[in-house]
Amino acid sequence: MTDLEPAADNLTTLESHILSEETRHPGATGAFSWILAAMTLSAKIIASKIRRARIEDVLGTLGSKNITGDTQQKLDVIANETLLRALGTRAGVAVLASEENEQPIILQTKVDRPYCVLFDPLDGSSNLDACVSVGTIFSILRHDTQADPIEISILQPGTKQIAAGYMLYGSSCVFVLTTGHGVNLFVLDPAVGAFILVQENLRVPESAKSYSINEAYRADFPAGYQRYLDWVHGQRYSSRYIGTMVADIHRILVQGGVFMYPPTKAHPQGKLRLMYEANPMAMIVEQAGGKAVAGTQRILDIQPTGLHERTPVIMGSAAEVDHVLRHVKAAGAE
Ligand code: AHM
Ligand code: MG
Repeated sequence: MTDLEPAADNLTTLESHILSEETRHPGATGAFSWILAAMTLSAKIIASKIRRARIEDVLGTLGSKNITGDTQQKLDVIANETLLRALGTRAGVAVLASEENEQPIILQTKVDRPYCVLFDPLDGSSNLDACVSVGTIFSILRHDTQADPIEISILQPGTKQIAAGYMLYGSSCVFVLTTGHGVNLFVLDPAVGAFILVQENLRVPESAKSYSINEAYRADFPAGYQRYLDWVHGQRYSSRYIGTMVADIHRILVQGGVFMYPPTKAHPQGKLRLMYEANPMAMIVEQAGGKAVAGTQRILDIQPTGLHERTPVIMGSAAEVDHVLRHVKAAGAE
């Protein structure tokens, strides 16, 4: 180790980690760091609101639905407003798009605002009343200054993401981030209010006998998924389904397995949103060495046509995704 290299047991916050990454890019303006600072601030505020939700009487539904027909929880709106307020003040953000808002918010069209930030403010929010983990998912794209209308700037395939991450509000509050060079895991130390790096270059196990799907919809799934379920029941696998995508994928990143949300009769294109959920989680899973596909196509290759479009999702350990695909393809050929 030279004098300049950090020791393995050094304490590093998320902010200092990003600053040190930025020194590797001589042309960096710092705009990206400011966006991540907004995300960590939002995470701390949302985590604290969730912890106090029962006391402050902000659990439960609002009685309204969002643009894609989901019942809005009070905390969906609080989390959304927190992110909009934290990100809306950052130079470096051109466009914001939220799962909770029908239209993207255009902040600037100038070249000095080079990023678009997309987010699902509170994934799994219907679990909140039961004190089950929920999360925030985000995706960062470079703003296309030539896009006309400007909204088109957001409709880029997942391969174009500059960064993606999620915050999971569970038994601890974690922040998982990729900027395209592996996946890093930070944990909030509530005593000092900082996200501390706890694992660099997180790798999803190559295989693990665990699958995650809402099996109650089995009769509605395409034949390939039913075929996979028949197969997996004979293989001594465990079934684990939290019903919060970000929590199910986090478990798989750490312990391995496969997560699926196939097309159903209620959601013929799948339930999960491509831009706010599938793309950022797919980038993270791939960066951790796993696979993420939408039936037969790689999720990150999908060319989006609408901001709120949905996609089927199969993602996790490479070998486990392959098992699902084997059955999906075999059913297609039958
Ligand atoms: P949300 O963004 O409105 O919370 O919906 C997405 C959630 C995912 O977190 C989870 O995987 C899925 O919906 C669960 O759906 P279901 O209850 O149909 O299994
Ligand atoms: Mg969601």
